[in-house]
Amino acid sequence: MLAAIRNAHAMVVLTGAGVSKESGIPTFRDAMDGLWAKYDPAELATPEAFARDPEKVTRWYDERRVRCSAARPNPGHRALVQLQDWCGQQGKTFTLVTQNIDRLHQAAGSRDVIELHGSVWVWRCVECGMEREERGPLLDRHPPRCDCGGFRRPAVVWFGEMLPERALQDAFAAAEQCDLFLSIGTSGLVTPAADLLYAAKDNKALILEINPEPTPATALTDWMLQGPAGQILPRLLASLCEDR
Ligand code: BJW
Ligand code: ZN
Repeated sequence: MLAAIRNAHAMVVLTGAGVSKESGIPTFRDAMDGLWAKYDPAELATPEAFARDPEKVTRWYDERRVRCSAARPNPGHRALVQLQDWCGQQGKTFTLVTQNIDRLHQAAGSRDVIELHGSVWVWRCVECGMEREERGPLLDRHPPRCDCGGFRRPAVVWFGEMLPERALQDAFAAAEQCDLFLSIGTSGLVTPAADLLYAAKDNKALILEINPEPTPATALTDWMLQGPAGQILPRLLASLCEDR
């Protein structure tokens, strides 16, 4: 496996919520704690839920935003920065594609991250489209209002919504051209993000998965490193950077 990484020319890494779990951010399918325990996240992450109850949905995202501001990148995020640096030194192409909305990859120092599902930090007016970043404490009104009077919502991608076109195109272009694909901390249940692995596989890329649990993609992988990303990735990088 180390040889495959060393021999790769173009690497794509797809990350999911599992990578941020060790930073204290619950995965999407983890039961939400406290106030939110009685809600199904899949029922809140839809345009229909926002139309029905904009206060509940925006408060949920706002609380998640504030929780993210207390979170710090973990050793898994940092190892992916090292991997990007190492690829650069070795003349390899490296593309990091994330489904996460927390920007912890960027906080760790990853560059040119492709965000497929948007960001919890950016809020967009549903009337005029104006976007603004929110970094402070909880907003004082849910849903927050734009200067134009319109409701503002988090600039994330909900079920049934299109992904940002440019991000999607760039991610598929990279997956179609890569020879090594790493799927890390994602259940692989949500499309079109999950299809990236198949696009890579169609191009005969080798597939490496890192996850404590098997996923539907595991059967297709060349290697499965079973365990938390925050432990596996630093070890992998240490082995990679050792003298051969
Ligand atoms: C660890 C770990 C550790 C734990 N280390 N690992 C039928 C009807 C309507 C639509 C569809 C349909 N069938 C399919 C669709 C399409 C739909 C979809 O995929 N649905 C499926 C659920 C079936 N997709 C869409 O709607 C997308 N849009 C689209 O397709 O547009 C075209 C279209 C329009 C209309 C109709 C049809 C098509 C949009 C998808 C947007 C997803 N958005 C969310 C919410 C973002 C904002 C928010 O966070 O609230 O994105 S959903 C949620 O899932 C979030 C995540 O990014 C995404 C992926 O989840 P992820 O990251 O894999 O997390 P988990 O929790 O699932 O898994 C965590 C993993 O980590 C697990 O495997 C653990 O084992 C592991 N783990 N600890 C490493 N320490
Ligand atoms: Zn507006």
